Amino acid sequence: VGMLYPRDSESRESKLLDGIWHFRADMSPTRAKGFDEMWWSAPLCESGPVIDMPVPASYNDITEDKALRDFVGWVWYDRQFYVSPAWSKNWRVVLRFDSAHYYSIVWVNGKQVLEHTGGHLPFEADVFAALRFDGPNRITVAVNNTLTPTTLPPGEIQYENDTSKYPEGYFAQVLQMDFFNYAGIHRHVRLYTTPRKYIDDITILTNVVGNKGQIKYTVVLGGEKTSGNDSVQISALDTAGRVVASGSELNGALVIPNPQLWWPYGMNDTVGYQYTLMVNCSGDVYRQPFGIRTVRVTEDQFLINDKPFYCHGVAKHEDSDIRGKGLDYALITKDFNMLRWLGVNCIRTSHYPYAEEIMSLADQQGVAVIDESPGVGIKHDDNMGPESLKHHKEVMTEMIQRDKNRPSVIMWSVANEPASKSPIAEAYFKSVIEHTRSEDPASRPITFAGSVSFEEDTVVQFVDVVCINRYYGWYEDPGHLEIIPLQLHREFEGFRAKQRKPIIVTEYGADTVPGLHREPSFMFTEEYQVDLLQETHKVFDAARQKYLVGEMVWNFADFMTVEGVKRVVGNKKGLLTRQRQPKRAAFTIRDRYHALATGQDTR
Ligand code: E9O
Repeated sequence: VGMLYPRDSESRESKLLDGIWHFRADMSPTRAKGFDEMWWSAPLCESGPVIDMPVPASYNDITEDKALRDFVGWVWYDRQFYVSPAWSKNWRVVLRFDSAHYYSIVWVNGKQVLEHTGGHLPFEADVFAALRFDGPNRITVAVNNTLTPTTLPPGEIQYENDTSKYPEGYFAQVLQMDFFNYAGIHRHVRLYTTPRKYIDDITILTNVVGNKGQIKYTVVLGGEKTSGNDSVQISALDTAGRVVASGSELNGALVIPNPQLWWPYGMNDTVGYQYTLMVNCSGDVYRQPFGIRTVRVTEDQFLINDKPFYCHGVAKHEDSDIRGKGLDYALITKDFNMLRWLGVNCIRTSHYPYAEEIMSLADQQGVAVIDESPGVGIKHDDNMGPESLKHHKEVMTEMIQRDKNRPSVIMWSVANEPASKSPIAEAYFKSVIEHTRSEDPASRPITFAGSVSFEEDTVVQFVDVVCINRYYGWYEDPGHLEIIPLQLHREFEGFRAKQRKPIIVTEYGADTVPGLHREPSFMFTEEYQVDLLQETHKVFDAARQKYLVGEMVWNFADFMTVEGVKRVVGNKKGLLTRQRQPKRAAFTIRDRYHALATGQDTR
């Protein structure tokens, strides 16, 4: 089934259910009171005390209650809404969650309509039959954020039974990733209509041959099978709305002469150019943006439109004060402004698929994306069993289904820093990567961001680009920047000797407390971050003449983590503070990236 982004058209209307909902965390010892008492069967406020909760947002930082900030288990949301009687005539009415973390069950008017596992991807269902058009409707959502060895990301619940040391019922959620496990309804919730017979899915593949853009498209219809032929009208429009090619089949090919190609920032005067495929089929109209570009990897290059692409970028997070991982238009627009200010041409969606609105900004602004799955912290053998494997594959399928038409997505990352040094990991990732390859109709390159040395790694053999996260002078030999040239160069050469594939450094960096200064530099000062980056850049500059095709700082901005002895209210490796103000290193990166982007680089 398709997962097209909801777009209004002549045949489609939508209604956002964002706003203030009622909310209640199930703090009962079993966390199962809500199910025992069937909290979905009546307004939540009748079950007991409720509080106001914004949607979209993480619930963790909204109140002053530590028990809610650190809550593990089921939370419940509900609200009322109305639908126009006009929607009762010959429509489908689809209820779509752009994401909720982690496991969700949804009821409309007490009837279960949706269930979904996984925190960062959309899910939807036709809820027409559950709706009333002549009075109030109630939507109830139960969301559980518990991470277990088979969720993605995996985690573990640790019980402590010694009641001389721990209070009765004590348990802790152990995380295997370095970011706060924000939870709740993180993105839009909406209803949208389509005709009963509707456009379910569109796949667009592009190629460039000589001065022609070649488009192959597939349209899949859903719903009632009417007799007779469907009327099909397909047109490709440029940004001015002019028809540049057209067709009349569900599966077809189009040719656009002298196309305007999609380029990332810095590679062309025009960046992020997108056409629109307008599909008009038996009364349903959908406009799908697409970009014409090619992506290809050789032994030592990453080519976009057959030109060498050097990624100068950052890894990010969906993370900010108060809203946690909740979608916020002001925040994401500011982030893209800061990406441009820094001169970034590529981001990695570490460590999970980001909101579709973020992906659309990347498409439009010519920011290339390494689209990463939530496969972060796959550390233990019981994270790589058959159940994990099955779920990981489903997640890759959902991600590709959502993002397959996006020109910004130049590569898939199936995981971050897995324990990629055992035969179990080898078999597991072989299978995940093969599955990913078979699912992407556009055959994008595939990678994972690895932290295991070339001497021990068993998985890099399956990828197209070697992506490595390295912390010389930070986690390794802390304070010793003089080891960077030797050790980083040694890793590069080691991987190259095993695999003739291009390399991207997908993470390097240093925790930096803004305002802390010392000369000569000292760990955690703004000067140390600058020194570490600059020492590393020397190695990059030698290698990028050869096989290095990208460098990405960890991280764009400071972000929240779980409490721990290595973290001072979060991870401080940001170039920017969590409020998106620059540290000293941001200027270093800005100078470097703008020079790289404009070719003014003389290093
Ligand atoms: C993943 C990212 O989510 N990479 C981590 C980042 C960090 O700042 C984290 O936020 O900690 C670094 C992984 C370090 C691996 C190297 C270990 C070396 C041990 C001596």
